[in-house]
Amino acid sequence: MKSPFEKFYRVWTAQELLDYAFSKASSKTASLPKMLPNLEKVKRKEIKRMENAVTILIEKLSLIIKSVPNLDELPAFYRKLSHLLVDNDELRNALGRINGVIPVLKRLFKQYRRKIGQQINPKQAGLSRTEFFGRCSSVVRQMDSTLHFLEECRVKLHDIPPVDLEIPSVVVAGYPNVGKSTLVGRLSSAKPQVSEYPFTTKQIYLGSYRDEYDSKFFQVIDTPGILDRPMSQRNTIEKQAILALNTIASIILFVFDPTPSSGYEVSKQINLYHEIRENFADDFEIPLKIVINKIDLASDSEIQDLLSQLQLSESEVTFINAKDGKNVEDLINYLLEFMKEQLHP
Ligand SMILES: Nc1nc2c(ncn2[C@@H]2O[C@H](COP(=O)(O)OP(=O)(O)OP(=O)(O)O)[C@@H](O)[C@H]2O)c(=O)[nH]1
Ligand SMILES: [Mg+2]
Repeated sequence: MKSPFEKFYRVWTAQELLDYAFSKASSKTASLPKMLPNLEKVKRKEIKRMENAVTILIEKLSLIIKSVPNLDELPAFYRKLSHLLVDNDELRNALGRINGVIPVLKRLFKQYRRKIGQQINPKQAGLSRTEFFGRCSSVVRQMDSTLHFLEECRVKLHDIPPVDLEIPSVVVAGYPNVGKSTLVGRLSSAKPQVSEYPFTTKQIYLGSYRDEYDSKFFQVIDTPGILDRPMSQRNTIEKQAILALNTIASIILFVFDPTPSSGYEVSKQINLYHEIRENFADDFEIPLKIVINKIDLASDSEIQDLLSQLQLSESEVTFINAKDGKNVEDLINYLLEFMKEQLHP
């Protein structure tokens, strides 16, 4: 499975497009019969140069349009993530503006081909071709901000991971700094960035779990931390985590840090847990497993305090130390059992 944005290639600036098109324009010359009068030779040569330039410009602009997938046909995960990162309407409009330039360039070419055809001296033909290049330049330059915008979109969309929507996804979620990425690194092939600072993970990150036969069993999705606050106040980073929960989770691992080490109060983590439980697990019937991390640091009273606030017993949650891997094997076995039941209920 590949990300649909994989073929969204680097978008050139107006200047780069023009430099390339005009320098290439002279490299392919028209093949001319020897007996042709000089004026006719010059005219044909200049028309060929114009044709080369306009063909290259149109090819390059068309390539941008073709390299962006049809947003309306994308699976919800990709479509919504793209909208979150770049605004799909603005992206569509920008592509529409690029598309609108193509007939303008074609018309200009026809106009100048006619003009050169009517010229009666070679110098004039050369001047007309220069004028044509000038007109093309100003049309393409008007697109410069649109081209810059498209390049910004490409940079943002390029990192969307190639989530395989055909296999189950374990989405790891929770407050910032609780050890989600450390756990994802243990559960899967992913090597996500881990640090003691919150919001280290800024986008959805993907790893896959493979059994000993190296067949892909399930994928593990690392998400950015989410804060306990109204949805309208959440930023794009947090919203990506919500989107993963909303669109691709087969099962949610909600990670708690019962210690003060994450820098966030347990009560806030519990509020977030209830929100996710109600909005995703309950409403969409997505199973949710509570994982209590950092048991190497946690005191008994911190753990008991968390369990009593959750009104759960020890047997209903999984305790791990993601840093050293303690009990992670049990969690993997739990997930494998879960996947088997999902595949062969
Ligand atoms: N002692 C201890 N430290 C841990 C454990 N798990 C993670 N950490 C540490 O906690 C810090 C945060 O870990 P991350 O895995 O980056 O946390 P995260 O939830 O992905 O954080 P964000 O991406 O910022 O939301 C790092 O310094 C980890 O080394 C654990 O089980 N025990
Ligand atoms: Mg992280």
